[in-house]
Amino acid sequence: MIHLSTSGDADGSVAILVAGTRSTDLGAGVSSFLSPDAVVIAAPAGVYQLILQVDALGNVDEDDEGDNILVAGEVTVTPSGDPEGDCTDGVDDDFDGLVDCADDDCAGIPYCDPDIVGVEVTGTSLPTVVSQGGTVSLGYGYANMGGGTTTGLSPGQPMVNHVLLSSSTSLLDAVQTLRVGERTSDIDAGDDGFLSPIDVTVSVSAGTYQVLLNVDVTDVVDEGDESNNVLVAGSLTVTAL
Ligand SMILES: [Ca+2]
Ligand SMILES: [Ca+2]
Ligand SMILES: [Ca+2]
Ligand SMILES: [Ca+2]
Repeated sequence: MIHLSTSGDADGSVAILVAGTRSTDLGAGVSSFLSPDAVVIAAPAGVYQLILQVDALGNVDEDDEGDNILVAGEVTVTPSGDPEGDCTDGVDDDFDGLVDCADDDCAGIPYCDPDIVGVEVTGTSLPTVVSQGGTVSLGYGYANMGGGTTTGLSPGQPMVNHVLLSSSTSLLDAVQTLRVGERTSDIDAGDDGFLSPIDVTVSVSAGTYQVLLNVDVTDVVDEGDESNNVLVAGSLTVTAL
């Protein structure tokens, strides 16, 4: 096999350029050569050793097994200069060492923006019943489902989230904000956050309400999808005293 290697041995192989086989015995003192063939270099930009490794599978029982690697030269791979192309495939398409959203080529596409969504409202088993003026224990969780990290969240510029009671599944019919929470540090792609339950007092009149979790209420996070920020988490029935 001919490898590109970072270390000068097969352990540092980043790409196998040629994999040849010999299926007949080789007499003592006999040499064999394979003619050149064009190969595609698919490796991140960098400087590599070009190594020839013979009997890579160890099928030949030899006097000296320690001399089967020949370092044949050095190869410098430069970035292709092409754009990343597919920013969602988990592959470094242009071989610059940066995959998908980590590659500047992908900046600005919605997939590479953060996307905050509500995950759950916890601490009480919803649907549930509470009497007027009673308390429910409420926590909540959210996640960044986008391909990019949020930017600029801090104690001075937090992401604000609300847990609300609404007479419908719409924020427009909200009648009480039960809990206000803040996230004061940035959220990596794929990360989440949870607030533990605390007791809150339900002050609305008797009736059945939807429990809504609205994330990034003040829209400080520029998201790939701003339309999925309200989670209908369950319902709450409030009974008259
Ligand atoms: Ca890619
Ligand atoms: Ca890339
Ligand atoms: Ca969102
Ligand atoms: Ca937003």
